[in-house]
Amino acid sequence: MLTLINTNTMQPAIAPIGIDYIAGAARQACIEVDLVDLCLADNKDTTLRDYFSKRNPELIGLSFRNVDDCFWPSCQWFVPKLAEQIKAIRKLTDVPIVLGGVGFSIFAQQIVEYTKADFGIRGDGEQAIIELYEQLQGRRHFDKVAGLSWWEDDTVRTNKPTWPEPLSLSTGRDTVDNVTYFNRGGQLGIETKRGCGHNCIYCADRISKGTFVRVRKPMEVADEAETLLTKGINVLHICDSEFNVARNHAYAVCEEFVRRGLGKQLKWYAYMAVVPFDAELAAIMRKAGCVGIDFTGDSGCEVMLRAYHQRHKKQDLANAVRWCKDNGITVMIDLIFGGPGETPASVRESINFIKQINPDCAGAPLGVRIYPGTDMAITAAAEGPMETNPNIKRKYTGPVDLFRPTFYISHLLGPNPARLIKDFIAGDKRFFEPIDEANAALTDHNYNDNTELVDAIKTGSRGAYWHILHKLRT
Ligand code: B12
Repeated sequence: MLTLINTNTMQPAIAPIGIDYIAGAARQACIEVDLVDLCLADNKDTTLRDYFSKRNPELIGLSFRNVDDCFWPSCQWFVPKLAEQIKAIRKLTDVPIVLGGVGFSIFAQQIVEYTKADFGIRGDGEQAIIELYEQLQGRRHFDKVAGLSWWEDDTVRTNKPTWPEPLSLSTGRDTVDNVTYFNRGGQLGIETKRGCGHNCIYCADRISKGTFVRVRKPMEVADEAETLLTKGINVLHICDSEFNVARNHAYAVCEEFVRRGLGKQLKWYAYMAVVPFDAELAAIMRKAGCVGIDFTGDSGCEVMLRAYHQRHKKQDLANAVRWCKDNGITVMIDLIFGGPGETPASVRESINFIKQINPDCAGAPLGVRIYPGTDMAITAAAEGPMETNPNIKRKYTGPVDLFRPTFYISHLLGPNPARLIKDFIAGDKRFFEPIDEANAALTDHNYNDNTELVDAIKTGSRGAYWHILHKLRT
């Protein structure tokens, strides 16, 4: 038996979609699967104690979604808590423990070393966990398991992940209590593809999901949407890095949704790159049920768009907003402030441009989380020793360690960059402002234990969190 444990207890509650996909694959391989969902448990300690007093699986899989909250003002780091959880489980059972998850995959080897877990799997979990399970029953050839980290003597060895293709996932979604998650989280996830060929300077998706796109058959995606609909779940969030990369696959998924009439029954949201996008894609997305798009806009200043290695230009942003509005799709532009070379002038240009093109809302966080293995890490390292680099910001002491929340904020923005950005926004309600730490607001745009959102969902709000917050504030 394989026991999967969801360790992500952040609120609002996001369903661990990866666990549903892994459990579906394991069952198809005739492995019995149990789920212990700590997010839905009233008392985590007694839930674990009760469970392991009755069950003795062959392998325990812990899902670790968020390594930190990627939010400069809070800088919450969740790895120490994971290590504690593993210690607590070890007191209850000596069954081997394997870690996995999107956040885990960014730091796989380091997390196995830090937490002393027996194993970790970077990247897709479906096939790899079955291979690990079989190796544990058989010859223990761990070097044959894709993406696996494991201990040999006192060191951790790590295999390369394989990024399985073509991508085919189980559509049953019957391991996780998705109805409860829908009621508590206001939306449910679904994937149409994995991987991304774009190279945005800060993005870790290339590490956790691979550098090329692997698509699911549109019919399989639509089958899964129908499965969720039969459970009464009618608001979805696409969990691809960017729904429109590749554009023609996004179009084909929409066509299939339209063919089955799903657009009339479902509302869904997506993260999207600003290019490729066009009026035709916007129109079919709306027909297929899309009600909101959150674009990776990054900036409204050409110089900063190049600094972030974006493929789009200011004009593409303006077009994207227009095509969404023409089709009745609510539009959010996600910006980032403080990247390499950001100045007060580029901040002003960006904010003024966004005001002018008039999306429904715009995210305006401060600080770029620096992940190892990204171009952002290379750029920061090229500026000299990080410990003395005025652009490197962190809330821990000692040597700079990118494993811990470490951010890049251009020192050219002066001593209070959040205040500077807020001054340019000048109270415009369309923006989710950065937190001015000297003058912190009670509400924010962090989805980490966000009581404003939890309360709104309790009283019936549904949808993407930016959309719910936008409606609450305007
Ligand atoms: C969509 C999304 C959202 C949506 C979720 C919508 C929904 N209903 O699901 C929203 C907007 C709500 C959201 C919010 C947040 N998100 Co988010 N999100 C994503 C995104 C794009 C997809 C995640 C996803 O579901 N993937 C699909 C599933 C199937 O993949 P998976 O979870 O990785 O699972 C696979 C493997 O990891 C593995 N696996 C998973 N579990 C296990 C367990 C075992 C034992 C094994 C072996 C393997 C394994 O197998 C699975 C199948 O192959 C990712 C980036 C990305 N491209 O993945 C960021 C991402 C996960 N989010 C991130 C963050 C930081 C957050 C927030 C904390 C932001 C904030 N401060 O508000 C919140 C947290 C919310 C919460 N409650 O947890 C970061 C995490 C990075 C980190 N430092 O850890 C990511 C990676 C983005 C980034 N690069 O910064 N997010």
